[in-house]
Amino acid sequence: MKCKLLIGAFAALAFVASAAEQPNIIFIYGDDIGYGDFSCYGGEVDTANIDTLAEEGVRFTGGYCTAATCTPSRYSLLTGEYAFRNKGAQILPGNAPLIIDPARPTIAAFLRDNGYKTALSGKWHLGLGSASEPLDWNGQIKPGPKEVGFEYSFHMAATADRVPSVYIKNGRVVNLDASDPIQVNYQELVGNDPTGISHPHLLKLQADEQHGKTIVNGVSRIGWMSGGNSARFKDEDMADTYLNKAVNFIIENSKPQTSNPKPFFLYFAPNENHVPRVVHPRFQGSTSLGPRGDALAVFDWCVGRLVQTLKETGQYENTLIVITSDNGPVLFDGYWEAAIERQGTHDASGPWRGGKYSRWEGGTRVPFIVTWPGKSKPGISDAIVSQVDLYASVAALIGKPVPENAGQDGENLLPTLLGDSLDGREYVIQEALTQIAVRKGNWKYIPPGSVTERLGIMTWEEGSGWKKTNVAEPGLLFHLSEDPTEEHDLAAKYPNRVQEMRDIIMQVAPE
Ligand code: NG6
Ligand code: CA
Repeated sequence: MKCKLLIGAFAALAFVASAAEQPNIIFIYGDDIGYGDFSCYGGEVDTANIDTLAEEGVRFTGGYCTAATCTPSRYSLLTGEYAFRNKGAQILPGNAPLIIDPARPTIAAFLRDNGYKTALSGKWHLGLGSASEPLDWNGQIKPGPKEVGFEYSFHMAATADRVPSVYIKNGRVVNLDASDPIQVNYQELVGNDPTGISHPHLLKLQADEQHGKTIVNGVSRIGWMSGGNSARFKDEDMADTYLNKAVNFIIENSKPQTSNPKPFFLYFAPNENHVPRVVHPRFQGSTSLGPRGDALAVFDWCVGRLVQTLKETGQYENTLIVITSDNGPVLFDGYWEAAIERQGTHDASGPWRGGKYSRWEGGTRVPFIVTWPGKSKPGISDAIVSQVDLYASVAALIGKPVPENAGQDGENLLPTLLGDSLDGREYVIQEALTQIAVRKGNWKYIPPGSVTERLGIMTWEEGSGWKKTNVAEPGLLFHLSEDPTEEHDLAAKYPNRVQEMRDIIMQVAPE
């Protein structure tokens, strides 16, 4: 995709730091949404609400999450630290302890401490409870979002495909009946609930073995749970549920306040486009791409409803909105949803190679849209920006220093995010399944190790659908504008360039 630079170089000169302003801030964090998934990035599902925001703000072609899976990217977004620095920041089971040290101020804690009302609605997947004692799902669940800065939280523990399949509100499982306590186990069966493997005829969605454990709402999950029947969620209602909490939070914090009015920070992290893609019946079949396309339509609808709420409450022009995704796309990820068969000519990764789990570009180069209506200078920017930069940029926005023990890997790119500058990062580190790569300018270097691609499976017989490329010394070097699909290795031709990239890695990520 060739992108024109619409932002004038003069605009950079016009930037004036707006330290006194403290707009509301909303992060809308998609799950497994690829670079090519929104229609403003060339996707085939109509995402008109997102496209409108993109037109009013800056749409980045070089926007990155820090990793090609969820937990590390979310960790970086909230802490401003590259996730490879925290060895615990890898895909977590649903009963993992919290991996953020409560002593480290997340962006939510930072904003709370600087006068913001803070809320999380959606996916968490950063662990709950402490490592020293087992978590009691039937009591107060902490430490969790509240202890790292979210004054209000409504979320699931990990992913929709992992138990416990319940919502947690402010540290308590919602609708829990004390006489039916919850147990969670990732090693062995607990209780007598049917599983996908033992009772496949009960499933509304066929799953692979890994996703073949306890059945909740006709969908088998990763991990076993028992009890908590009155608390179990319905996948079909999940988007509406999270959205309603977000909408209510906006309304609640937009009421005319006589004293101490506060701006708000909302971290809205819906399940879409993660598996299982079981959307509400009113969206089923709404696109030609099957459930994966329908889930994109749901995501766009949520964005539209948030924008509508901001307009109705008079907050629209006073709100900075970031829309991005936690990792690249995946079509088959454990459930037979016809995502591969129905994708047609839609390319979820856009022009890039690979997707979720991958060090190829498609793993971490994601949609990235920043809009502050009326304040952004609209345009398309090719600057390299990373989600790890949001912390330092938000700090600059509200005119406060980044706390000493936080945000150290981020850069203040506020002028770039608002379209006042074309300058992005000099380089960005990309992580996939604990291995890293680096992009600098047009160059991309993948050190020795392996590069994973999830090709997807159509049938059991076709096997796991993983493709692993083994990378030998001296690694792989690509020129991204000439070779966006990373097929022509130039490492042997440009040893100095390889060395330069290795030096960056040695400096930023020495281990
Ligand atoms: C993987 C799951 C996948 C998904 C992913 C987490 C298997 C074989 N696959 O381990 O289905 O749940 O974890 O996705 O178990 S993420 O977006 O939260 O990182
Ligand atoms: Ca994800």
